[in-house]
Amino acid sequence: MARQEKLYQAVIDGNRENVKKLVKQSLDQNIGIEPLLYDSMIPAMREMGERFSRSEIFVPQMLISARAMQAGLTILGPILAQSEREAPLKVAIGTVKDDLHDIGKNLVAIMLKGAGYEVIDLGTNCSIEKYDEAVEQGVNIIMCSALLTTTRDYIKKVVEHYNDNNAIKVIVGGAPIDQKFADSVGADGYGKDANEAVKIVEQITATQ
Ligand code: B1M
Repeated sequence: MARQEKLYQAVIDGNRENVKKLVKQSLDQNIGIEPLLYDSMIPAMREMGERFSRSEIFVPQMLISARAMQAGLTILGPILAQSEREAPLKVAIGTVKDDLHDIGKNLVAIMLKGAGYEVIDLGTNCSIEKYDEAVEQGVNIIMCSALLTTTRDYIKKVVEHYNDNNAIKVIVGGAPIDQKFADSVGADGYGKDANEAVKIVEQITATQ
């Protein structure tokens, strides 16, 4: 599926209303959600990151694009989250401590809901104490998202914290994370993107 140029540009421009309008139009034209996300909206965010790295834009522009992306997700989210499952299994997801990026985390949460899981969203800047609160509510899959190389090391602390508890599985993901990193910290699973995150949760819950 080709990139939807207008949608891509609207995310880059941070034009919330246009993003919402174009997402609705694309859905009306039966363009699938995944191509919209993976061929247009996410690449636009990536482009903003690259421009930021080259100092062509600054934090406010990244933030404005992020808000436009979130506006699009408010339309796509409820559609993606429709599920038939009757007795949902619970998972908890949060972006790790000191990290405020939440778009990828939100996307993973939406896709998990769509796959029939009950998702406790712990938000951003998520400390071990917050994950523990979810464990107290009966969650045994903890999902850690990190977007910064400076915050991904917190994942190691979370994994170590649950090392002695075989019932708790920790799944990790986010732009600076790869399988090698996940293995090096001893995580129970790694998802490259939201789809893979759902697959790994399904594999783990199938064996529980
Ligand atoms: Co930030 N930022 N940012 N930022 N930002 C990055 C991450 C960066 C790569 C940009 C760059 O320099 N090229 C860079 C990090 C560099 C590094 O660490 N090596 C960076 C920086 C430096 C910073 C600040 C430090 C900037 C500053 O203040 N000087 C600052 C840090 C703030 C903080 O967190 N303490 C900062 C701030 C911000 C904004 C607030 C302005 C905004 C975030 C708004 C928000 O999230 N509500 C922002 C944005 C928007 C970005 C970029 C441009 C886009 C991120 C995004 O939403 N992508 C980003 C550049 C980039 O990523 N290329 C960048 C779309 C999203 C769908 O993708 O989150 O990767 P992503 O999620 C993917 C996968 O990673 C995966 O699934 C998703 C796709 O399906 N995934 C998981 C994610 N979590 C998962 C969990 C899983 C499994 C899969 O299982 C648990």
